[in-house]
Amino acid sequence: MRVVALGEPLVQLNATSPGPLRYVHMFETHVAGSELNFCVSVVTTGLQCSLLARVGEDEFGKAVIEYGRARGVDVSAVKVDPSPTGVYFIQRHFPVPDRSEVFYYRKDSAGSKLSPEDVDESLVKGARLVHSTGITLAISDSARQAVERAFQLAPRRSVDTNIRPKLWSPERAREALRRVLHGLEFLFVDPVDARIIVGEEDPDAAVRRFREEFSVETVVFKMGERGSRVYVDGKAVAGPSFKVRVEDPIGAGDALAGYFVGLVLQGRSVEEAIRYASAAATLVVTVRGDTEAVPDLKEASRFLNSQEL
Ligand code: KDG
Repeated sequence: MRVVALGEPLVQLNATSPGPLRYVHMFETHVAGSELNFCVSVVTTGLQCSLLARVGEDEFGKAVIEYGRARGVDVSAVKVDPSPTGVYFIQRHFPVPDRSEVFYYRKDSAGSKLSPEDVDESLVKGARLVHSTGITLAISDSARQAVERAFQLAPRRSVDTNIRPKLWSPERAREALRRVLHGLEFLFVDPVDARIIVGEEDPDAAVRRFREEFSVETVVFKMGERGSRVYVDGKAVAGPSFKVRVEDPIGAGDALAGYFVGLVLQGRSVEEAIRYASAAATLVVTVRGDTEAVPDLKEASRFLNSQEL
């Protein structure tokens, strides 16, 4: 069974010390980008995942391809573009402790050149599910059209809203996301994005709107340190939260989505899938980098057992 994701892989330059970037002297590189992160988690649960993307003809593009391949993601359809691979910096624990802030250097990047012609028709038609996020809808018109094209062809679809205020206005985000929500198998959303898209931030009220207006099947409502709630088949299942030391929270949402989708598609119950997905998301925040601490299933079990003692 294969999942396909469309989006921009990036190189992340993560501050090795907390505080304002103007006084940070050292950065370490990681490969990231929401949909690549999602793929890593899907693959870690045991499914195949192909990434549709463009990277630059440069060292960072090579880093993306090699890292994706090393983690088991199918990068054979990733195209090389003359523009540079996008990068972003992460400032940690400032001005809000336990939070990170991103600074993008990605305008006109290779990833933003993703276009409908990159949508491999047979790959997408043959996939069990096609996934993308609000980030890909935001980065360029051609990338948004690529998502729309892939969603026309895909048998089933999944979206993580991931509205990044530095990339576009709430009005544009609302309009673009509302065009791709119809009939989704999975929707991942948080209260801030739900307010932008359907005008409600209360989980029950927002989910009612996503159901009534867009016939979304499964909604995973992400509430950060308060855990999550999965709405499916007329019930709401609570996802746990675990208290850990936060190094960098970025990437947690992608691990939650990829792990959850991977396990549900392999027939695990929603209760089990959200527990494991929450474990994966929690471990991700304990280190720098979005995917290095995505646990395999045994490691996730060990983490969950340690929390039950
Ligand atoms: O979800 C994590 C991503 O936000 C991060 O890897 C960078 O893809 C990214 C983005 O566009 O913000």
